[in-house]
Amino acid sequence: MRCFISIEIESSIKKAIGDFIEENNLRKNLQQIRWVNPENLHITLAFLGEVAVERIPAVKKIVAEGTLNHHPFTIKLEGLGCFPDIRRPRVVWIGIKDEPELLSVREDINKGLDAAGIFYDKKPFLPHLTIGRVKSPIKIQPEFINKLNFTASFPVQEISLMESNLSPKGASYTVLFSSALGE
Ligand code: 2AM
Repeated sequence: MRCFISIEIESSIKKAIGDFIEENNLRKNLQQIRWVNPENLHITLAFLGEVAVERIPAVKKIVAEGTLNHHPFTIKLEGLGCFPDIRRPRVVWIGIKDEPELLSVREDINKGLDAAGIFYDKKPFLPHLTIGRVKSPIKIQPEFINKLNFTASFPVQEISLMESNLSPKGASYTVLFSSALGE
């Protein structure tokens, strides 16, 4: 099963991001970008890739143990940017303001994955919310991106283990397990 660990986004925020894309005419202005279907928006903490079905219970336990000692926190979304950078955009994201609890819960889950020998993508973690992926080469003017701004905040109460199913129609995601942050 193709899996990742993520923070799910409140439906009101998903809708606000969908509206933001429409209101700024981004589909028309940036046609080379495939905008993420609002219902698929999420914040990835760790991408695991293929996990054998028999290892899923162990991953659930790691997610539960990793979240236990962390308090609920607030995600503040602010500003837009691109990976790897604006001159060679591949991904368009909304930024996340520094949030120590987000980093420490991620670190604890990763420690659990390391201890159990479960693979995850070890690229440096830059907290972000992907809203679009470049499908064909595009030049984006920095002024265009810089003048767009999306801000919102929402409380995070749980961390989820997700399954990703890829198909020619795009990805679809299913929650396999969610673990509440401690009080
Ligand atoms: P993202 O966090 O930038 O959106 C499911 O595929 C999720 O895992 C996607 O949201 C994706 O990117 C994230 N992800 C992180 N590393 C990945 C990788 N090496 N391959 C596919 N998805 C990855």
